[in-house]
Amino acid sequence: MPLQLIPVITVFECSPDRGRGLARDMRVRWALEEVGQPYEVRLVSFEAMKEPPHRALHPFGQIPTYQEGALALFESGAIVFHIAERHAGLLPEDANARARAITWMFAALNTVEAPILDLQTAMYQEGDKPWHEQRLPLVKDRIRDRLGELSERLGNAEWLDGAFSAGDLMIVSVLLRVRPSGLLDEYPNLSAYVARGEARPAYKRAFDAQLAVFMANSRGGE
Ligand code: GTB
Repeated sequence: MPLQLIPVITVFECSPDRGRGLARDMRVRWALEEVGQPYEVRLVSFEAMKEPPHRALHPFGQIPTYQEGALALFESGAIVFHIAERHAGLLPEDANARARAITWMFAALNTVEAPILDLQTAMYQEGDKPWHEQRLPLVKDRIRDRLGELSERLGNAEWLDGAFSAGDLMIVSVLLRVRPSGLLDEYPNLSAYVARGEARPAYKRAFDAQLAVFMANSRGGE
């Protein structure tokens, strides 16, 4: 019988999102919970992230990383894809449906997350720039364009392409990052879609686990 390897992922020792599940370890935790794969976490401080031992795992000095025996991965999308490929439950058996689910994973990272990250940059790193007030509406409108298109495609469906897949997991994870801005609320079907993701037992287990790390390492969550 093959030895069962328990994967180890790295996560923020004290997440700047204060346990709201917005850091990128959340999507990896969620995928592991969906497929029923137990895992361990290793907490990393901002300082340790930039030190050579962590950079050997992650060239950009970030979280999450994923180790499984001799295999070391970085990039949340690649990690979720690896989990989805190795376990049943996140990618359809049918080859074409599988390819479409993988397409949604790429769409989440390349097409939907990109303008959302622009907004985070605009809000947290460019707030003091003289052009900030002029740029912000443009950045928000680019997000609205993407959300509108996604909303149109989803329509009244439960998930993007049949059964829940790694594609939905990634799209929901990305949409959660824009929700604090209020923009998601402008698209009721997308809000409901995200809520369906959050209602999944695997999501809840993953969320509770990352919150527990924050509470334990933030002097009572202050
Ligand atoms: N493309 C990579 C991936 O998908 O894995 C991006 C990884 C990444 O950006 N990791 C972030 C990190 O390590 C954590 S998730 N940052 C530390 C650094 O770069 O020095 C990003 C994040 C941070 C904070 C919040 N928040 O407070 O809400 C949300 C998301």
